[in-house]
Amino acid sequence: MPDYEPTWESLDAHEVPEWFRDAKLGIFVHWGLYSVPAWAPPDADIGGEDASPYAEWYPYYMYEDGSPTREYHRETYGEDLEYLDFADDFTAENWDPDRWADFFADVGAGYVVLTAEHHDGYPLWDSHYARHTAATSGPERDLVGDLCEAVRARDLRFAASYHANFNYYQPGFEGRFGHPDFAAGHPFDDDAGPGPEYVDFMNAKHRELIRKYRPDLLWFDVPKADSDHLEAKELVADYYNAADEWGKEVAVNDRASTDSIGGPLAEDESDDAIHGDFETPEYYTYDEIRDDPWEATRGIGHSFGYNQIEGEDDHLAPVELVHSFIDVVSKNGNLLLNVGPRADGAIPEIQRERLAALGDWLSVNGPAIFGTRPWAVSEDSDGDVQVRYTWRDGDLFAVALDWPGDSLELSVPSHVSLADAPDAALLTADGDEEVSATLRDDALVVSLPERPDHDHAYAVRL
Ligand code: FUL
Repeated sequence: MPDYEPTWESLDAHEVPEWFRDAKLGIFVHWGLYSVPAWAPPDADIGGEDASPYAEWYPYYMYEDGSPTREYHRETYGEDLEYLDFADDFTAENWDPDRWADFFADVGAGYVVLTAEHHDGYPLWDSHYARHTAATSGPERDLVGDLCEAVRARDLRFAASYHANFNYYQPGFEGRFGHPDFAAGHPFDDDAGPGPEYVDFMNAKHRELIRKYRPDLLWFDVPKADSDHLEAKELVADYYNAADEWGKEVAVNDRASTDSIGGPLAEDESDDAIHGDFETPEYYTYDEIRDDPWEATRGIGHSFGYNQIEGEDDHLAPVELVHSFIDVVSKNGNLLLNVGPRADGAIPEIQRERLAALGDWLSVNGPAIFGTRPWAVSEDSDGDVQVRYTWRDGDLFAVALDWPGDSLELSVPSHVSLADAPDAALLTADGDEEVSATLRDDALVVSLPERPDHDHAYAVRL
């Protein structure tokens, strides 16, 4: 196996592992000191100057004059409470990593991504390089290590996210925590952006994370503008090379090479300029099949970190979640759905319910999702009923996003010639129920029995 070099040309030779394409569903977990205040204005614009719906950005906005978060912070905690003081209430006292892993496995996730270190620079593992970590303060526990072990015991893959951009140790953010020793006193180069020592400090932590936990996937949040400076390509090459030694098939996302994380590609960006194993649109999904695998990521509500003021209406309804997931899969995507636990380690009921509903749907319809690949076309409709296609091992799945009634009429694309109607079966909780299908002009008409017991969407195997 040739060694990977720190150039995109070399790194582009890396193939996205089949396990990633087969898994379809990952669970993102945003958990940290920001889970204590757990507050953000849900209707703000993402990345806004004064506010954001992302509660995990609390440590940024609490120090931003004019921000509603700063006002809320003053009113709730007073002038003197600094961000790092939230460690006292970041207890994880009700946290049982095995219960989380069981739940995520029951829902049907193939991998779990934990925010090993978010923008606040507070590692959730017992890093030797940082003075304040989840192992030295707060829960006084290696959260990364414990979750990694629990997840792998269920045969799920374990991944770590590392959000190096806007890390508050960077110039411009000094003193934000009111604890000058937070970053173990590492030096800055004020004029030239993160200086070499800062880069070494970041990468030492990042490499330590890789070495210790051998993650199956690196969810890298280093923006393109900083990636050369932060030696992102060196890190990815080292990770790929290490994975070869471990005998592991791993994946890295695209973020070090793109700024287009929240929508379609920018006008000056082409697919060729995006590197890494998969793209990561955030609160956005593509509406066409993409050749390269991608992963849509979002919270169930408007935030990744737990936001205590979000109510029912701020969260996707189960039917919206199921439909969006099917749509993403039909277009060659995975869904990395986020959970924002409370500081004590409990998953809020409102999120739990939605995940459980998705899991219920998958327990019947998993065959139309897991291990599938996009078909020649992703969408169809029968009157008002939307249909999405997936394909696996010679089976075509037509998934109707509503109950079509007595029959489902599918269009046969012009390049598909069918001599006979294929065998057809409806997926139900009791397994495949055979149904009849007939060809009528350019359509395949599937006769349907009684509506099955489950909700939201109905899959026919052809
Ligand atoms: C973004 C971060 O800024 C958000 O807080 C969140 O972690 C998301 C998944 O990635 O870039």
